[in-house]
Amino acid sequence: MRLAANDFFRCGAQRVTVEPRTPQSRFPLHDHEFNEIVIVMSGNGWHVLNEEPRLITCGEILYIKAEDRHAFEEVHDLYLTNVLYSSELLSTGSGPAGIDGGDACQRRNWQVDEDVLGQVRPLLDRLFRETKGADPLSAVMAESLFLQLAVILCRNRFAADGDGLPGASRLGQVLAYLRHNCTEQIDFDDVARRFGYSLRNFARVFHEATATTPHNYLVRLRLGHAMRSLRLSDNVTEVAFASGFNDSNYFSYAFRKLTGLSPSEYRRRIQQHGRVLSGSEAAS
Ligand code: RM4
Ligand code: NI
Repeated sequence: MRLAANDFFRCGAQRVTVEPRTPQSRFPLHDHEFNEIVIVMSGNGWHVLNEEPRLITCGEILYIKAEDRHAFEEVHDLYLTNVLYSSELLSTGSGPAGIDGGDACQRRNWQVDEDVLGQVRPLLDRLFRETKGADPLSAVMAESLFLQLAVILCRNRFAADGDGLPGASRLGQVLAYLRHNCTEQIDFDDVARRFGYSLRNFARVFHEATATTPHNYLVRLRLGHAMRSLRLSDNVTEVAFASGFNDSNYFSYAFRKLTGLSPSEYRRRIQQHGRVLSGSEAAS
């Protein structure tokens, strides 16, 4: 399925528009005639990007190129803002390299912290309003707000699963830490302390931002790791351990609960059909 520019942009000359999703519902695999910047405000969900499923949550920024194929599945109160734009606006020719999200390794997902989300929210509101105006000045204003947005994101984002995380005690960094270390043994008392939260406060702040608990988040990160690994290995027990589970029965139970399949059925199915999570087949 390919989404047509005509269905979202008011006229051929409009080069940026905003589609808030409050919430984003399940959405089948698709590509586009335009690019997207997806800014996740809260909640959680599975984002399948070019065959790879990843759990996404608050503060994540996804740079989706027109030709990327992606889908949203298993969403829980996933609030996001979709900024659709024509590639002329941020093409590496006219803008500084990397402003459109791609770096040398073609990274598509980044993370910002709550302060940055706080700066971005009013900008998105203004951008949204300007994209509704039909006059030429609104179009110029919308494009200039969009460029500001792109610069703010570019300046403040950090790699969601990379090394060298900033040390400040913020939830965005906790999420990034968990993503980066999800296959290790994690002690949440330790994590809360390390990032400067009391245990009670940690659970509350975490739930407000992600609509899930730290434990469930971690289990799903591990399942995401396992789903990606099962494309390469048929040793279920090995995959379970390598993904951070220390009990392969629990792994199979949690895996089936998420996907409706046992790990080996899942592996067979992606090999045969290239399907990723249950439901991806809804796409054409
Ligand atoms: C959908 C979903 C898609 C996006 C379209 C415009 O709800 O967010 O990713 O391409 O909207
Ligand atoms: Ni899309």
